[in-house]
Amino acid sequence: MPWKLLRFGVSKKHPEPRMFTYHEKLKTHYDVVIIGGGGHGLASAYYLGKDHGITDVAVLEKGYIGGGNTGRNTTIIRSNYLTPEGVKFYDESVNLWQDLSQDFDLNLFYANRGHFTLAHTDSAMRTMRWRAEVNKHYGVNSEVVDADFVKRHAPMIDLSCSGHAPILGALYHAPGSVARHDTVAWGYGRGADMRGAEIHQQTEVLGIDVQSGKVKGVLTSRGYISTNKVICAVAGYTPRILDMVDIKSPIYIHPLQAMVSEPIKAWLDPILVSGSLHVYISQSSRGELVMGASLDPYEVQSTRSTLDFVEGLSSHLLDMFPFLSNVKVMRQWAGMADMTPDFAPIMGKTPIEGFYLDAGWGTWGFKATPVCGKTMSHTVANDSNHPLITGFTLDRFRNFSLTGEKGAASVGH
Ligand code: FAD
Ligand code: PYC
Repeated sequence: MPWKLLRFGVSKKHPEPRMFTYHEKLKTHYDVVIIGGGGHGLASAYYLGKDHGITDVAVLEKGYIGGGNTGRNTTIIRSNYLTPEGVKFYDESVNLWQDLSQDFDLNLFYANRGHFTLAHTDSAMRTMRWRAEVNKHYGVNSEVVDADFVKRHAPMIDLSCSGHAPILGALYHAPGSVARHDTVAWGYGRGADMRGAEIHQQTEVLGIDVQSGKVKGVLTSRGYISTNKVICAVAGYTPRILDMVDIKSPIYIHPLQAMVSEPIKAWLDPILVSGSLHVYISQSSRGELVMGASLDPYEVQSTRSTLDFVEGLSSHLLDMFPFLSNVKVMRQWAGMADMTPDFAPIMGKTPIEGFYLDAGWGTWGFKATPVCGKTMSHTVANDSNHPLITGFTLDRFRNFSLTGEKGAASVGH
């Protein structure tokens, strides 16, 4: 055993630097309290410090950072959305992803693979054309391609899908990428810590003190903190926090499951999604196949995973790739997706002064982590919604001005 490793093992002082500082105690006051130590909460803390000089910030996480949907997602990054609001927002996020590894001095394993949304019907081809036109209009690289193009990029595919659902073509989005999810939480966490924010794990928010319509503090499992500004970034736990402040939202929670195979030789470069077969697949840099399907069809707040899911997903996947029949599934899991009726997020100011929402991220929020941090920090620093999120505010449900993104949500329905 190397001497350095032995010395580390027996030392009581942890001689190696930790990713971020451990704070024994909570302070009695912070300028901003962020509920949720997922990518979104940590990115908000990072950009509050970096862009706005606001460093008296606490991120409160009831478990461990990245232990929610950030560490459970399948890491697809893309900007080929359907609405102008969505395309501009996610395009900004894709731009931000490009420099993140360098900003953090941490390898996020960001890998540009290209993303195919397969079309098996004429009406799916029409939606792909629609998306391609909107994307191109806003400078996003997307195009409709034919089945031969798909075959050239994924030679192992059975274009007939075992005769069940022949592939007619696809929306091809060259910028489509994947990254390592937990590193994103660590990178933003370390960056926020270096700028003075405090990260408190094992610290649950149990109540929010609102007086005369204004935030005054939060009650946590480790005591009361006074603050005038709270960001709620808790994904599948959003309805529980909204109950604390008596805000109604149309968010409903469905489990979203995923699974990975044992590592196998590299054979799949791009990311493939089939809305009709309800499957998507990519191959990680370790050789594992990362696979998912649609939401579980029932509303339940649980991260239980099911045999039904593995069977359904495998059978559809084998339609596309029959040669995978002997590959073993290694792991499966679930996250709680906070779904909105129009498949767009809910962001920004709320009827309660000082209470800001970063929610409704359903099955699509990992890719948005950087732009959420940027726009939420701006919104809190200026107490005014960032221009990129004006299509995502809570009051759109009251005003019947939805941002219909369902046609671009990949596997959500
Ligand atoms: P989270 O990472 O869930 O963080 C919220 C945190 O809040 C949690 O850590 C939780 O413990 C904490 N919390 C909750 N309540 C409290 C409380 N009372 N006090 C303190 N802390 C609290 N998106 C994509 O863009 N691409 C994909 O390929 C993709 N695939 C997905 C696959 C699966 C299986 C799942 C489940 C989701 C997927 N998503 C994907 C969606 C994406 O994972 C989420 O939208 C995103 O990670 C949300 O990040 P977050 O930081 O808001 O939430
Ligand atoms: O948003 O691209 C996405 C996605 C794929 C799987 C889950 N979400």
